[in-house]
Amino acid sequence: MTRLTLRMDGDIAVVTLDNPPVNAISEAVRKGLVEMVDRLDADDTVRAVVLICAGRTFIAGADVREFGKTPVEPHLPDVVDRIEAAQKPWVAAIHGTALGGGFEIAMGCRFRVALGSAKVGLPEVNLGIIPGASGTVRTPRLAGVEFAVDLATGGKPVSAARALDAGLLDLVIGNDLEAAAIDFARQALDADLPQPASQIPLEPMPDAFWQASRTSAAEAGHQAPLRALDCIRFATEHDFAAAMAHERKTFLDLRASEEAAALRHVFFAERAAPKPEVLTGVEPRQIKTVGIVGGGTMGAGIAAACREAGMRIVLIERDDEAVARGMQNIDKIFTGGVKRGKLSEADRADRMAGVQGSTDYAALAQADMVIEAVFEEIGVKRAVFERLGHFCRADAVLATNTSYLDPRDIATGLPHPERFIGLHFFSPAHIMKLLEIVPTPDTAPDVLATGFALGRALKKMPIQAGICEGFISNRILKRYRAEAEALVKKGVPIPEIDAAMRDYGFKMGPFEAQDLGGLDIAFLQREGARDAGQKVPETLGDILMRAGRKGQKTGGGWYDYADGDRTPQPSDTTTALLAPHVSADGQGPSLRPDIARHLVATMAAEGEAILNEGIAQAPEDIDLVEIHGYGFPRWKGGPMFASRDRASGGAA
Ligand code: 3H9
Repeated sequence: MTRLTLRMDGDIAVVTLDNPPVNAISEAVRKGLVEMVDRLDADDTVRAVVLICAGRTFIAGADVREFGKTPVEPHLPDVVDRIEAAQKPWVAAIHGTALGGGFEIAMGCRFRVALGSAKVGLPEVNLGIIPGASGTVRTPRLAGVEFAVDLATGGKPVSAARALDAGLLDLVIGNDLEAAAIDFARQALDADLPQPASQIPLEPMPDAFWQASRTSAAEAGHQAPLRALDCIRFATEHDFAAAMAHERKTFLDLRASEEAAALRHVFFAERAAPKPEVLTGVEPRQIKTVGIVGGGTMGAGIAAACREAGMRIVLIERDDEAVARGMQNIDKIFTGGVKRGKLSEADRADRMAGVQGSTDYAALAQADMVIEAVFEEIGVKRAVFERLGHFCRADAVLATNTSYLDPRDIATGLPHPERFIGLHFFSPAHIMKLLEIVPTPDTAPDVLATGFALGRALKKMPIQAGICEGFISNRILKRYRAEAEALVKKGVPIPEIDAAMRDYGFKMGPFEAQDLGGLDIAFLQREGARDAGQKVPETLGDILMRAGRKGQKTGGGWYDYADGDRTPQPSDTTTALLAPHVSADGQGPSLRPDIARHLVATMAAEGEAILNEGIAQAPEDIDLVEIHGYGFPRWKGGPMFASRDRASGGAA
């Protein structure tokens, strides 16, 4: 229930907006604000107005849930204009975040004051739209064109200190926002009022500035940043009213776009995924100390991520040398943070002081959770869990980090199997956001909830996956690669396939990506299955592997690489090796958009199968796996969203 309440502090009216959870501007809020301006304008006892919000934040923007519907009056730009035209000056008192339409309302106020911890910004481009209530028109007038371009095209909020510096805020306050804002309003009335933002003149910028800004706005890969830039440029070259009309038209155009629909889909999916409904009311176990078994790339990455979240780490390796190497691997990650200016030397030392290395599993007695991150081999993993079963507390959560193995096989014979769970981290684990959480039939609900709580604490995107080969992520990857190979067999050139996926929005195509990561990992896995008696058909990748072509690390894979150069060059050797398997009649799609559509539909078809088997809980989860694990372009919404109107299974 939306509430706009009014109280008087002498001659200052204090309007408090309370629209949980984030004070988004719904139709009711817009109406309420206009009515409030009218009411306070008509009240002779009021000399100024403080607009403040209840709850955790100032207004977080327009209500994104209304964006799929027809716009309803009063429209936000008119609300902002009405606040600016009020006869009594309004003061926005900001805590938390003033974002998008929230910040546009603040810019309609004659003054803006904020807590030091507050942030302000125009993140609309992240939703595939542009600021639509004067953000591209008032921001450059208040903060200058360059700052406005950064804010509106980059979509990243800035700190109160930076906003103050730029002229977007009038005062930054230590604490007691309401009292300070009232004081500020009272003092401001004693001086001449500044002109409203809409009346501040704007100077045109040179062409070179717009060209450079265009180049960086284009990097996002979708149209919203470029359109935001266009609106700011338009605002510098036209009067306020014309600029507002241009902004509104652009906003409405983008609001109805496929990209905006996709980005809204991702926005809500990302908020829903970390807190699955089935776990409502289930208390996770407390995790303060995490044991990590295995200090290689994966173990070190997981350790660094957990340490970053404030957990203490016990790192177990098989001998002193391996412990030292593992500690070094973790230290290297924090040292990297120091080099990039993200951590101080003292931070690094503090992080490392919370990591204890040992060869003795008894050191794990203190751990609330242990994550095994050893070699992906069933015998090795089983041996680790045998020892964990012996040395760990009965209530300690025991997790295996595996990408392919069946967690049930790993946990065979483990005492208290209800505390066991699979966690599939992606490498490098301190950076990659995706975390697949794989419960077994024995896993207790609070252990599953602990997996999700860990994901949230590590700022990852936790997604539940059922047990099958490769879970959600690698199963779709395998099908995607197989279909890309099928296209090669139909005569579609390898560089065309990669270019098609890059044009679609991926950073890399499927073959370039394999060359970067190495063809050997998937090959060894296929060979392992063959050795175990499974029928695994020979792939084109196998042919390259048998010819010693592992990818960039051997100077060639699907492509050739000149010494020290990572640029893929079409390879005559690969063409010759694969020639006997490539059909000459050119049956595959020839246009890049068709190639991309075909491969995305293939991913979606596998996703559909995964859903039908209950391996994924929802299509949104599959989309998030592809976006956060494999670089699927956010503005396409993920394979399930992108293929939602096509017949399932139709890799057409
Ligand atoms: C805009 O303003 C356009 C204008 O320029 C022009 C208009 C004409 N609407 O993120 P959280 C929900 S475009 C509706 O977990 P946090 C969210 O779904 C908008 N709902 O919290 C979640 O719901 P649930 C520009 C919203 O504390 C709950 O609130 N603004 C909106 O980690 C909590 O969200 C933005 O893009 C919304 N605008 O972070 C800001 N925002 O509990 C988007 C959130 O059911 N929002 N919800 O899952 C954010 O960045 C973060 O939510 C915020 C809080 C930083 C505010």
